[in-house]
Amino acid sequence: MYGGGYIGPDEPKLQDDQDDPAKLAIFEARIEAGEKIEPNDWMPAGYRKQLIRMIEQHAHSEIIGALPEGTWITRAPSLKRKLALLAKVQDEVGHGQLLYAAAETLGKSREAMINDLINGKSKYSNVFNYPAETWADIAVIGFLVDAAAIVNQISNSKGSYGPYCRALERICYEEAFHLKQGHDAVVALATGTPSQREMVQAALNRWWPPLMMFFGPPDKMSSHTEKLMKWKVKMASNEHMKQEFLDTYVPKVFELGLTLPDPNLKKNNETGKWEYTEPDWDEFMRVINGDGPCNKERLAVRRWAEENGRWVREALIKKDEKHAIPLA
Ligand code: BYC
Repeated sequence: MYGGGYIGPDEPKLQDDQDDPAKLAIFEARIEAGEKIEPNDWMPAGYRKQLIRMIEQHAHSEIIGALPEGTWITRAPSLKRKLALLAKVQDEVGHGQLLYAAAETLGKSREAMINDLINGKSKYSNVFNYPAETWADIAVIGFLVDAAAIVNQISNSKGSYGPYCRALERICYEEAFHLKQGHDAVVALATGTPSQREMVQAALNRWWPPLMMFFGPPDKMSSHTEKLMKWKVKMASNEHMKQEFLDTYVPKVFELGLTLPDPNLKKNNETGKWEYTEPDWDEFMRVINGDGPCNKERLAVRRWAEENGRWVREALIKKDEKHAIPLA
């Protein structure tokens, strides 16, 4: 349904007609008509390449995103919170599996994707390169990072590539629970003792700038949006998604009596748009290119898991049974 076929370590042999203009016209007409593109359908090389890039980065974000939250499972403040966090982290890793399977349908093997991640060649979401210093950081991640992810993923789930859309629909159902548990944890802290309030406010202050980068650079700086929107891989621009996020979630923060660390953040009633201070895009570029506070630590954990899990994968793989064609 999402993919799931083991393709093996070889890079796919691309068809000779990957850029045939007549086929491109038919392909674009199908997209225009709202049809889903499936793995064995003809697609231009650029579409395949963009989808692999985006789905792969998304999959990496899920498994790296499990790490900051994972470090708090043993330190959750109650059994109820621990159980909920445990289930959430397990879901996130499962989302990674669904997304790797969807990316595999485009012809890049999971081994190649993981190698590109641990060698620093592939990107993953900027937000997971920051530390989760206190329990309140976990509450804020569950609430607002998951909220931002839902806005982005609901939009992407209406796109043109069947396996990615189907994976995202399922992911969004699960993310809705994550958001509820994050919101509940934030509410508990915001309505708790003065030091709990202080702790959740400090976490909000720390997470707001990375969150304001989550949807990617402003539209005029975004290199891929135009192409991706034309091919309905992305259904909304970075700024559009950010506006939707601000519209829904800023009021939910304010109603708890909490503040956000941006004196310019306000909705302009004339334009109907939120105004805000642009985050530090130089910091964004540094972080997504490997030089954030936790990049090295995050990749070291993944590298360790890859190396120490190799014997399990080798024991499980039956080379003679590997599928040549993805099961989409
Ligand atoms: N972080 O042309 P642009 C989760 C890169 S996990 C890092 O606007 P595009 C969760 C971009 O890749 C959910 N890099 O890009 C998990 C490009 O670089 P390259 C994560 C970023 O693709 C566990 C360059 O900047 N969600 O929620 O048109 C626990 C120029 O950008 C970021 C997804 O992955 C970023 N934030 O639009 C809890 C969603 N933003 O590749 C929670 C899928 C941009 O040219 N991805 N870059 O070297 C997307 O929807 C789109 O890729 C984006 C960016 C909207 C993020």
